[in-house]
Amino acid sequence: MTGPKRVAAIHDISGVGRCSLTVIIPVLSTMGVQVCPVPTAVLSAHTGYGEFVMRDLTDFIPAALENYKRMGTEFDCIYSGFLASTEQIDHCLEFFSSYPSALKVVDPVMGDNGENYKTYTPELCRRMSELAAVADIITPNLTEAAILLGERFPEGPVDHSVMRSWLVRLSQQGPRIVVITSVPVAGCGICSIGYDRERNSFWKVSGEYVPISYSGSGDMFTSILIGGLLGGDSLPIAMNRAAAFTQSAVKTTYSYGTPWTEGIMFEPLLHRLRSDRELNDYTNL
Ligand code: PXL
Repeated sequence: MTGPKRVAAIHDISGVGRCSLTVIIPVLSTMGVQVCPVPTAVLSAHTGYGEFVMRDLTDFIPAALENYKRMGTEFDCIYSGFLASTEQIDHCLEFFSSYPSALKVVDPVMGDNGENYKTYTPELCRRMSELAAVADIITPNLTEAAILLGERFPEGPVDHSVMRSWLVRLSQQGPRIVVITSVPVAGCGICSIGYDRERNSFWKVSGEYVPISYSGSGDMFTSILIGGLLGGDSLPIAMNRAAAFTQSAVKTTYSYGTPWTEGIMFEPLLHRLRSDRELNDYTNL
């Protein structure tokens, strides 16, 4: 396929509160990647607002997939995120198996800060681990990594050795590459940590702690990681790119004092994603 890389993004679209497709589309487009949205649900506002209206689009996903198969549409990457029902997991599994040569990325969106999102039932979380198992890359935050492993959410800083074992155990569930975000690693702030099973390599990118977690931050991180990898970045450089930009956007948002629900403010910074400055601010974990 010539031209920009093409990603099928299976996520919701929420009108208010930056997250999912309202973050993924601008970020990946700025990085020169074409996004083909496959909306899983339309929400007036994301679930963090407590009050929202939602239209479930479960039936739309298989219909869109059939359409793409009939047209012979190719994708370089299939990227799933927030899902509204267990049926949507089945539809994502079909999507992934229909495109065996595409890069399969699952952001197992289920919760944050040690708590599940409102619409995530125990059954939906269990099925999410089935989806994570068929991915090439998963990008859970620490809450989601704990859910996938059946571990308790660690309340304080965690040791390097514990995190290395979590990365390996998550990879043993299926994915070759595991990146865990928002990890308070002992002695080095809030980190993103990564593992590539084929190379048996562990990576860490450190960041500053900001005392608030904005919606859409995880979607931003994973989108930039994908954009970097599709553009030829190594894993640590893509992690560094994703962490550096997400950190700047978090600090920008924090400076305006907006509520976390409004989501990560990226509009003033988007142009920076086009720059190709050196990104080698990572270490081994
Ligand atoms: O970014 C996570 C996310 C995505 N989509 C919806 C959400 C959330 C988190 O609250 O509610 C609808």
